[in-house]
Amino acid sequence: MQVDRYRSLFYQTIQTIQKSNRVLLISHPKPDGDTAGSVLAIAHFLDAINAQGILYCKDLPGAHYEFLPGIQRFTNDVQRILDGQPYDCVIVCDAGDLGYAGVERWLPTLSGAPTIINIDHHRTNTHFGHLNIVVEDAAATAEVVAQLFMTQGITITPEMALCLLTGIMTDTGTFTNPATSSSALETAAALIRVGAPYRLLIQKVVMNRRLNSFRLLADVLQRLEVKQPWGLGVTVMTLEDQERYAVDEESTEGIANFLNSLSHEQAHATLVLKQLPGDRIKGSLRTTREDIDVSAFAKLLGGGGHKKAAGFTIDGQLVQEDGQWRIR
Ligand SMILES: [Mn+2]
Repeated sequence: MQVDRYRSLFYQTIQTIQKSNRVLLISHPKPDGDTAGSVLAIAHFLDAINAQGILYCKDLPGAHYEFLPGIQRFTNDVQRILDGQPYDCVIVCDAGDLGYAGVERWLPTLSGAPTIINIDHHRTNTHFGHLNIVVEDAAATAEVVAQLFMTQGITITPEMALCLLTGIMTDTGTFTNPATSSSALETAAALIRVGAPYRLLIQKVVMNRRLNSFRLLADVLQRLEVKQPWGLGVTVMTLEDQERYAVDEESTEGIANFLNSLSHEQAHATLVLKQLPGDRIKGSLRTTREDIDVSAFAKLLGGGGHKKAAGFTIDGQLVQEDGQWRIR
């Protein structure tokens, strides 16, 4: 990311946060390391300036992220948020719009007419905030938050650094996917320098697969086919798989990233179709090819995301007919 372009926006944002007494921090549903790490780093900063940070996420973070300091502070209790006391600002991290953030319905009813700060890196972001720090070429929202602090002379504590490095590592597939830029690596290095425990995070973020998630992966890989003429590597994950192996969201999401290591000479892009309850199907698209924008495809189906990683949810069932998987 080109930090210089955002300096005045960063300045205004830090001014707004520093003037606030009570701040609502929002992570998107089914939180990943980036949305949770970004929000938690800001929460630690609010602690340092004696402001009250209240953390909301529609889904509470899974056991995967229990190593993040402060993770237990997230609530999904909207009544607790809507307690009638005024908020000075609301900070939404890593969500392209308020619907995706899971707060569209009740956010406008908050008292205090809070300033909405939107920090994100999704190209499909709708700029829903009063202050919009939307950096499409950032590897992670956590990279943006780290730069926000660094350029404004805010001390990044080891706790904040841990949270932010987690966001960068999870969104870059631990520095392997095409979002991994020189600035993402520089930001990560700066976070390690101020105390982020890189080796611990490798254990917690990468080397943490459960036996059942390998078994699920084995079944899903058996079904992988490259569909021509599109050169699209497609596989499916049924509800039965998800029940049999009782794996969490994180493990099923990880499969799309794993498939992305398929040689781009054999497949232009990959797609994991995951059956959801209630006859819905979630598609996760990945590519490593420079000339392919999977977010354009996702958008056609009502979804969104990044050029190299995007997703959508559609109505339908995954059914097997004559050995072929189809959407019905
Ligand atoms: Mn992200």
